[in-house]
Amino acid sequence: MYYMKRVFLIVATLALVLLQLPDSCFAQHTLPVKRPPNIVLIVSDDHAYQAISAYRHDLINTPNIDRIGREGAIMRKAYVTNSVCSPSRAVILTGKYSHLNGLRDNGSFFDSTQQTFPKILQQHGYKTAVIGKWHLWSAPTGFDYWNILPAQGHYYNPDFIKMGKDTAYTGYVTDVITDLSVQWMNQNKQYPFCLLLYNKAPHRNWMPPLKYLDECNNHTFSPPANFYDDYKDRAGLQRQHITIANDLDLKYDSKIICDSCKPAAINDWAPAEFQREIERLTPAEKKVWDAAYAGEQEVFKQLRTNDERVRFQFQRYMEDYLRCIHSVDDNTGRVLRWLDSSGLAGNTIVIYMSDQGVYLGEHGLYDKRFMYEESFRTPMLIRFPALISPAQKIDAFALNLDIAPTVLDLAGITVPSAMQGVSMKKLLQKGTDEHWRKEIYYHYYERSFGLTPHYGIKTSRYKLMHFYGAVNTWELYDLKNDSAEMKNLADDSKYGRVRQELEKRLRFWQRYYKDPVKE
Ligand SMILES: [Ca+2]
Repeated sequence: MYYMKRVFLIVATLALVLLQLPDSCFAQHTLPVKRPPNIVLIVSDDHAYQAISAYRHDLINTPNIDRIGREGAIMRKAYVTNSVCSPSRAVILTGKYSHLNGLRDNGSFFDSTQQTFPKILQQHGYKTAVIGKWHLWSAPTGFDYWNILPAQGHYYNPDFIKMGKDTAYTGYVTDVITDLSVQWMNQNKQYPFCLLLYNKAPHRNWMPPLKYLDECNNHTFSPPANFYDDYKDRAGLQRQHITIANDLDLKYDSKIICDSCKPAAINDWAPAEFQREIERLTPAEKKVWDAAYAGEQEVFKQLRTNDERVRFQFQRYMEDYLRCIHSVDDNTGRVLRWLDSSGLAGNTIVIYMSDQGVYLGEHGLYDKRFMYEESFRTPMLIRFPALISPAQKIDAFALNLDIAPTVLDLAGITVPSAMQGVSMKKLLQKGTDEHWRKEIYYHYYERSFGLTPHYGIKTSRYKLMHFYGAVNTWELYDLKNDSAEMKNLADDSKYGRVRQELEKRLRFWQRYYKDPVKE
């Protein structure tokens, strides 16, 4: 007992002496060199913010994605600069608008010789990897490891291109991407690492994991209030072919085998594509699939009116879309739990986002591309315990353009001046930043699916868009009174001055971002 007391006294005295030493002593002699943070950037494909319970709670429960926001920040007003897959991915990598990074539409090749944030991290000693849907056509550069889906990839038993070599895996694509990601992090955890975990899901044609094929069967989804939008005074909407009513394929999208049903001209490729997808299932898996959709075939046969058919296709879309997201959420949870168990969670930046938002029936649509809110926005949740206090709800206009500069800044690396995005460091740290952008500039170029190129500006209250090319029309919305963007006020004289001011600001941002604007 006597010795125990002596040992205690000696330890206590030593502790007191150490506590009184100036901080610099510790800094110079005892603290290890601070390791740069790891980065895990999860980008899903076409994940609407409406289908994340942290944003909207009545469609699906996504506890794992929500956890990122609960333990960090949820960006409640995050947007993209060009709402379509490849262009948004190029913006994320480069921190530059499409006209400067060169990738304006899904058909273009990414110039892989240009500067990207993974390249810069690699130059600063990071191990870097991209796993999953790449969709930039040129081979990835700036990565120590890459294992990507060819083009859009497949949902079942997917093919991959691993460091340039064709390979294939058994299983469901979202599980496989996460398996490979966890494996790679495990192998590289002794280094600072940056992982781009790029999901294919929940992209069209929404093929769910077999284990969730029966989910949502007992729930009827209500179409949004503007599902039957008549597109009055909006030429861009009148010309598009991305409606649930007319442009979804029964077989490819709704999984209904109807031999007498002819695909619409825009979907003439879809039935064959569906066949290729379904043939990837093993005979045992195909049995599970057929059994799960047998009930849907029966419901389809009972439909009598066109509106019943449209609502049925909306229901089918929602069911399969949300089933895919359930798996994305499960797998996001696996990544978070791996970070917990490896002890790296505290010093790892985790970002969950999508390449852009998507319509879940708003304006009667199922796709993206337009500058209307649902596809212009993206979910974005960021956790970094070393900097961000828990449960931050941030309403500043964040952009996919800001990811590259933010990641570099948080890693302690100088952001190249050529990047057009802005580091969100202060915003994340303090929750607000009085100097943050108050307006967003947008430019969409692609003409597929009857879309019309357009650019525009959004402020906290208004949105002004100019559709050009096949048409020359303007749209103006007062978001305070018309958040669903149904009434085009561009030619309303009461809004003449508002439009004039917005046009001025629009031209300012075009000059600022060096967008040459070819019409
Ligand atoms: Ca996408």
